[in-house]
Amino acid sequence: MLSDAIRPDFRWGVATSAFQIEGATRADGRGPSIWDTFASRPGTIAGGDTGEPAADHYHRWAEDVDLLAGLGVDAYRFSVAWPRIQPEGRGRANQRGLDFYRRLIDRLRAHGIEPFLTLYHWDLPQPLEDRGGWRVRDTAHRFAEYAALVHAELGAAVDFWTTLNEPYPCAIAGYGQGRHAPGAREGHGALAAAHHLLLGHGLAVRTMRESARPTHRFGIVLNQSPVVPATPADADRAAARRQDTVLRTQFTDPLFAQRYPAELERIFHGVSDFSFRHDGDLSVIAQPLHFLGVNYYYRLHVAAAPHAEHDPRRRTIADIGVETTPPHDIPRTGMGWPVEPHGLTGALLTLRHEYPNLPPVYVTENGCVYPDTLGPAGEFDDQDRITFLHSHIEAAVRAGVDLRGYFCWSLLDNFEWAHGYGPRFGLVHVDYVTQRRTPRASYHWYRDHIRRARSAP
Ligand code: NCW
Repeated sequence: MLSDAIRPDFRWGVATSAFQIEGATRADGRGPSIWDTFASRPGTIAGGDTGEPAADHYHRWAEDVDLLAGLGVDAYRFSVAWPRIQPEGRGRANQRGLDFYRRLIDRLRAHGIEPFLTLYHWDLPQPLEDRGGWRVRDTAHRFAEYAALVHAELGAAVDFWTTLNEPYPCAIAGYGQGRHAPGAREGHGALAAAHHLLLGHGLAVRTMRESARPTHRFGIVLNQSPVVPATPADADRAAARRQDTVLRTQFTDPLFAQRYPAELERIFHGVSDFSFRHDGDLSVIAQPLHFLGVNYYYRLHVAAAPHAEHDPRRRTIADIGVETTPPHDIPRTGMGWPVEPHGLTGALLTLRHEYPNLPPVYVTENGCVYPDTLGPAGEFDDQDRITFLHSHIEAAVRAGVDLRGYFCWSLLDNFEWAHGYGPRFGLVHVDYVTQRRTPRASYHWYRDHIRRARSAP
């Protein structure tokens, strides 16, 4: 029985993020974030969608906590919008912004739901981007200041503190590929962003730890996509190694082994001189952590590809001579992502083997998009999501690592970044016109799954 492998303190949860659900982008003194600016530029987001109205969670948070309570989760992972707390990205806290999260947390606690607070899920205050954003070192210090501020205000009510969600897309999709905010296509700038995100994480943990309570737990969330060569040919294997370095070990090596992979400098020779790395940074980045959050969606099948740009100084980070080629015989989700639950087992095992210091792990995101199927009474009958979640939960537990919890992405349909409101990840359907919430079959399945897991002998 898989339940034998689950610890008694295992936490079942769901996850969301501020920009994706809150809407109300100008309410109560919130300042603009890089995602507001990016989404206002024509051609950046499918359908011209923006952060309004999202799921209007800023006004419907109480109803949403009731949905969490109905689901019976132990924990709820959400993020704080930095521009609600510091509209300018620095200085005193905006009290009305803090009050919103305090109300949310109090209501979660009243229902016995553990808040897992993420400090940064990609919504950098625009004024900081105007000064260079994550390309510049100062942003790491601003982040630590913001973290200390939120920690001081909400530390009495929150034990689980996550610094960053997925620094890889922040740095690479945001500053390298132009697919995410702020929409830059740079080589050196994207590598600098990755480093400053990690530095910001380390500085934030160090600062929060100075005034932490004994119950406080600090961690970071990384996306993990095991990279598989399309064929055993040397060129494809080398391409897979390059992809894995940029995607994974660029982050995990500094965090858990206090080093950068040497391969990173080889890949970007001529693109960056890595002058943003200063003596002592690695010891700040490699703060001991209480937990690692792993977001898993899919494995990446890659083959070698010719470089689009031969002059390395003009190459962006997007061009590492790799192309993605998922095999045709693997089923895909509505995002086109291959469904390979064993990839989650593999991702967890690889981390455990490579890093003896790896802290306990939570799967902090896992979920899927499928076109909605309606049942006979017009209900959202998402059997394919149920199959997806069930198989991935089993795969996570099967890894046998020190796994402390599983969070499904997501409670609600939401703004899926550059894809806009098209892809729906929610256990709960959101009608974006009426804002009506309708639980899908997967919501009821997950509720029953949690109950069964708790009552298993
Ligand atoms: S796009 C993405 N997501 C989705 C998003 O809604 C959520 O906010 C994120 O935390 C669902 O979960 C995460 N992640 C980007 C994964 C990037 C994988 C990159 C591989 C490309 C080489």
